[in-house]
Amino acid sequence: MIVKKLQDIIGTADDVRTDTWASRRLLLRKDGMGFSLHDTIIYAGTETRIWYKHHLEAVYCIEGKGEIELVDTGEVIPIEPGTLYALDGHEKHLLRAERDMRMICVFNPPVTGREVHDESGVYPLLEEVGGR
Ligand code: 9YT
Repeated sequence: MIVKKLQDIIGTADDVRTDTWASRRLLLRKDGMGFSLHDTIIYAGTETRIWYKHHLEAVYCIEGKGEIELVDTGEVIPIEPGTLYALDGHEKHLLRAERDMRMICVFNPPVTGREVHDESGVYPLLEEVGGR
């Protein structure tokens, strides 16, 4: 059985940060569960362009306020605690936070731990290096 605590991840290599979010990666590919599980903060006042071309992602908001805009249709969906969205069609999207949003994210296939979005908002499919 695997047991981890958020406090043990904060500040380590599994706490991945960009200008718009911090992703505390609780379960990664190396944990062998078949998915990864992240506790993510999307910073207030930011917009992030995202396209999970290679992954399916489910996101469950537990704190904060914001919205997701689907790039292809222009549809805007408000996000508040209790909102789940699942990108089952690899939808390109813009994620905006009005207040810091805390999101629980699940990825299939699991991320290895190092991914951040590239210039198109894509997470590459990384090969694991050094056992990660
Ligand atoms: C909700 C979302 O897509 N945030 C961007 C970061 C990503 N979820 C991650 O790597 O945890």
